[in-house]
Amino acid sequence: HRGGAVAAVDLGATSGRVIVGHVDQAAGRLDLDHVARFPNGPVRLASGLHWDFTGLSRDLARGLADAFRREPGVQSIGVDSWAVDYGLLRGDRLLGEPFHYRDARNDAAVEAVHARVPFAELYRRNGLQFLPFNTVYQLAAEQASGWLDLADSLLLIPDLIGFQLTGARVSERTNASTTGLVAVESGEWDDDLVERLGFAPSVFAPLVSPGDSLGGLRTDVADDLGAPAGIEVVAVGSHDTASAVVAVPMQAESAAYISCGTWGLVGVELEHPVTTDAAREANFTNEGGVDGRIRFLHNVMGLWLLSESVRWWERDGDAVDLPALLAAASSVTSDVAVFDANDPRFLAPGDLPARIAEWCREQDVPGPQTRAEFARSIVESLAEAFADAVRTASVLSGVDVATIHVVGGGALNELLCRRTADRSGLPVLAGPVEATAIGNVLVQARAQGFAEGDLESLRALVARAFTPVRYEPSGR
Ligand code: LRH
Repeated sequence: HRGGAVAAVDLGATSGRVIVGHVDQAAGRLDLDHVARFPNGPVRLASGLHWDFTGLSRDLARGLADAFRREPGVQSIGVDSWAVDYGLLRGDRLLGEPFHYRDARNDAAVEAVHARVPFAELYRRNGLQFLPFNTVYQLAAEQASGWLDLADSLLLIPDLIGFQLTGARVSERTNASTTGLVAVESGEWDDDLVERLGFAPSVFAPLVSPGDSLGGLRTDVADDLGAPAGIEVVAVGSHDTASAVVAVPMQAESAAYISCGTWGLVGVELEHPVTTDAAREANFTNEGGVDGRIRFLHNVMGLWLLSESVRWWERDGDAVDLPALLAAASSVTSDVAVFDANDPRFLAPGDLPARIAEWCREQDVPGPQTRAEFARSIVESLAEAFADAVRTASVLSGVDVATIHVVGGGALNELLCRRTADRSGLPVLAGPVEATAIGNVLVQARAQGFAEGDLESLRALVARAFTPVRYEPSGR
């Protein structure tokens, strides 16, 4: 048998990383070399909230150059990121920094879209939960501002990076499924829907599947990066959540997962979508997974509630020590408010503690006072929303959930894992923390031929290489 190495670029809403993964399936080897980590976040420009895509491109190029210096045997590159956001291009030229999904421009656009295609019909066609920032609404806003007419192509963030690296314009399926313009049944662009909304079908690039090659690096790019000869870019589950779900070491027929970072994506993996009225009313989504699986899940606000509160507290220049804050939160003995973590008022950047306090006032429950109480209230509210989403996923899908897997950064948050176990009454298995990068690496390794088999075989390797931490429900 032979193993090999690949480079994973994983871009999250608060940080990006370049990781080299070494895989030798026959020997049970799967390890990660963390090559680069760089901050990411919104930038407020006169036109609204954007991403610093130019800065991200520079940082990930440096990271890839470091990766090739450290591991000249790297055979391919795979890119994943958060979903829904995209760049508009005219020819090869990017029409400005991509918008951040938390920008406020979508409200009017939602109404315009639903006036043309009522939400119930949209849901039947695309299977997506309502989120005001789904690409379909963002595009209606671009259309209203005249920018969409200027563009001749649209590429989601990972595809845009793939285009910069190789020159290939493609749209990877798992991420394309979050646009709202891919038919949930066929997995193809829904041209009828696209035309009814007044968009030009020609701006959407041909769909490719995880494992497909985008081709080799452009020669100027390969020179800049000092890349080894013959390296190619491989489509992975380019939606970060799709890659994370690949690396959940679960038995999918009896488990739920929570991919917990900025968002908490809570659900189950299915073979077929569920687009019933009940699923629509519960606002559950059917996103495309790797190997044609369905990610039936609900977006819960996630650790954003904590990170944005901390950012707010740090405005005065005093750094907040997160481990100390969580330790203090664990020691809170009084009952704290459990608020609705899914309330859309928590979506926008800014003073989150004030909005939590406002929610509590409106509901006539005593609000948290100290920062430790705020942190505890956030963790309890997330744990409750997670437990609730697991119950709903189980009822709607028929999956009899016996364990909950928590992957991503949230797996490091002991209090959150423990309280999720307590509030759901189910054991929580935490880890791996870097599930997204691992899923990215494994799909590349399979494309390169040094891993093989279905997702169950890949998950068996994850389970062997990363032992999860187990939290039993305490009955409290
Ligand atoms: C998580 C995530 C999530 C999307 C959101 C925009 O990073 O990709 O799955 O809903 O970002």
